Amino acid sequence: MMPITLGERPSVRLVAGVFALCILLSSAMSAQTANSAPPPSTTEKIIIDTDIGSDIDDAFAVGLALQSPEFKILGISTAWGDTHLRARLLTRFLKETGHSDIPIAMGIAKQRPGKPEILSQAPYAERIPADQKYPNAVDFLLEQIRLHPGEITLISIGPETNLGAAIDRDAATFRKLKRVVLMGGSVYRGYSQFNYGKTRGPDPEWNILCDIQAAQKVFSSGVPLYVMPLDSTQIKLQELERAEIFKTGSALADALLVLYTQWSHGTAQTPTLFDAIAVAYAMHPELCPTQPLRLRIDDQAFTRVESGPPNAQVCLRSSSDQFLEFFMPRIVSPGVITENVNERLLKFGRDKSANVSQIAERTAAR
Ligand SMILES: [Ca+2]
Repeated sequence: MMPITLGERPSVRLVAGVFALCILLSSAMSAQTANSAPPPSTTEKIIIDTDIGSDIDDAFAVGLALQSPEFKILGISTAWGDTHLRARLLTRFLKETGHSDIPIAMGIAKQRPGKPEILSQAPYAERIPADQKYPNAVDFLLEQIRLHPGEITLISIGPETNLGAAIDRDAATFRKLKRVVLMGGSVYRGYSQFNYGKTRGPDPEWNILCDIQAAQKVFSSGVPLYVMPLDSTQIKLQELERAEIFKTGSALADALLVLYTQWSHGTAQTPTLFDAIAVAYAMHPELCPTQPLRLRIDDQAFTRVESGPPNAQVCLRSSSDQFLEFFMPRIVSPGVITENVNERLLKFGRDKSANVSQIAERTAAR
C-alpha cells in the first residue's frame, strides 16, 4: 500500500469514490449470498463392469462404491463367463444392501475354450430365480454414453470383453466416455511379488489374459485410460481388518461375510483387494498416483512399455496403509457417508494423524 505522507490529504473525490465502491461491493456480495445457487454437483457418474462372483475383491470394490457419495452409479454390468449368474449375484447383493434402484446389465458370456469357470460365490447368486432377465451390457453402456457424453467414468474390474465389443460396435461413442479406470496389467511387478528386491518380473495379468484381443482394443482405443496394474493393487485385507468389517452387522458387512465365506470355503484366506484400488482411485486419485506411459498389450498378454506418446496414466506404486485408512471407515460405515465432501476430506486428514498409533499396532501385528 502506498503511504500517505504528512501534509498530503487524500482528495475528497477519491474518498467519496472509495466509499461508493465499498457500498457497491457490499451490496453485490449480499445479493450473491441471498441468491446463491446450490453448489454444482460433485458426484461422478460411473458404470462398473465386473466379474463379481469369482475372486472376492469385486464384492469389496462394489461395496466401496455403494458407500461413496462421490459417485452416482448409473449401472453395473457383468463380465466374463456366466454373466447371468453374476448378474443374479448382483441382484441379491444390491437388494440386501438397499440399492435395488441401480440397473444391472448382463455382459457377453465369453469364456476360455475348454475352461468353464465355476463361480466361487454361486450359492449366494442362486437364491435369485434363474429366469431373471437383464438388459444387454454393451447396449446399456453405449446408451448411457450417448445420454451423458464426456461425463461417465467406466470402472472396468473384470476381463475387458464388453469394452472390446462396445469398441467394435461404435468406437466413436466409446471414446465419449470421460475415462476408463481399469484394474489390469502387470508392468514391472507380477503376482505375489514385492516392489523391492529381485523379482521375476511381470506376469500376464488375469483380466487381460482372459481376453487379450479385447484388452488390445481398449489400450489402442484413444479413450482416456487410467490403469491400476498388479504393481499397485496387491493390497491385502488381513484378519484384523476383516474382523472389523464383519463385526459391524451392517447389511453390507453381512453380505460381504457370506460372499467371503463362500469364496474362502470357510477358511481364513486373505483377500487381495485389486479391484477396490481402481474404485478408490476413481474418486481419490491421490491414493494411487499415476504417471503417463505408453502401454501395449502383446499377444501373450504381457503389458509392454513402449516409447512414443503416452496412451495411459498408470499407477505403479501405492501405500497399503494409506489405502486402508480410506477404505476401512467407508466399508464399516452403517450407510453412505453423507457429509459434505470437503468436510469429509478434512475429516479424512484429521483421522490420518489420529490413526497413526492404530496403524502402527496393525502393522506390528502382521
Ligand atoms: Ca474382478
